[in-house]
Amino acid sequence: MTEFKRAIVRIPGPDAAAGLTTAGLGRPDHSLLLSQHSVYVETLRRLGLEVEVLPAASGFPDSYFIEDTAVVTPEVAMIARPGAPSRRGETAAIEPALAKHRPLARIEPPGTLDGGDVLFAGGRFFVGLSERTNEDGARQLGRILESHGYSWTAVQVGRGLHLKSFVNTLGGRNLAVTAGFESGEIFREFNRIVLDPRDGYAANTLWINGTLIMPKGFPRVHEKFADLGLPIIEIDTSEMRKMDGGLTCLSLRF
Ligand code: CIR
Repeated sequence: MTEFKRAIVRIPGPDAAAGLTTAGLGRPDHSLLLSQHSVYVETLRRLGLEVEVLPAASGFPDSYFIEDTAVVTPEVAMIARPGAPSRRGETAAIEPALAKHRPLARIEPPGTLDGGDVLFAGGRFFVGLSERTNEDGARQLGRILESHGYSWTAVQVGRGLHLKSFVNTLGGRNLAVTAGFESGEIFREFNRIVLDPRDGYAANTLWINGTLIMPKGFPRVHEKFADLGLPIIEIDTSEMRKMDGGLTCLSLRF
């Protein structure tokens, strides 16, 4: 899983402001949300990915945070079972798109799992136990991963949304982490780039084939990431942020 060739995204629906949020940043402006989303899609294309754009899914205001609906490896697409009941119906609409590319496996009740809790870094998987992903869901995913030769580790997320709200790969052994993950055993083998607490949102930076896509407006983080010597692209995600979303959430990459 070193190079991504494809991504699947979904257009934000007109009801996007009705999605789940704790941000307290106000309602997203729909036309700005759409234009920020299209910049994201164009950026992935510019980086060489073939991007499939799915239509808005009516009745599912969070469905453009499509990362949460599945976990894809070169061998299999594991259909998630979102922890938020309002998002559970989103998975039916992702299955046909993924079935064109991979055999499917499914997380079954009582397991819950959001793709935002699943991080692939340093050749292995880390699965966040969070408000959205429970132990049963993590174990089910882990068993499927093990059957394909992967190892995985469960990580307590504590307060906050998903593991990838706090920890993301910057390629190789480099991780962006928020202060809560600065020390501790689980990520000890990684070079952890610890973000200032004011910059926590930028921990959700997206590595695409050696380029970092980071949210606009975090100069301290940009400076730290620049030391890695990778190209950096900044994207404005102000409207997704109002709905607790960031860069990784907006696509499934494989
Ligand atoms: C939610 O609360 O489910 C959405 N409003 C945001 C999901 C963000 N997804 C992600 O971080 N992978």
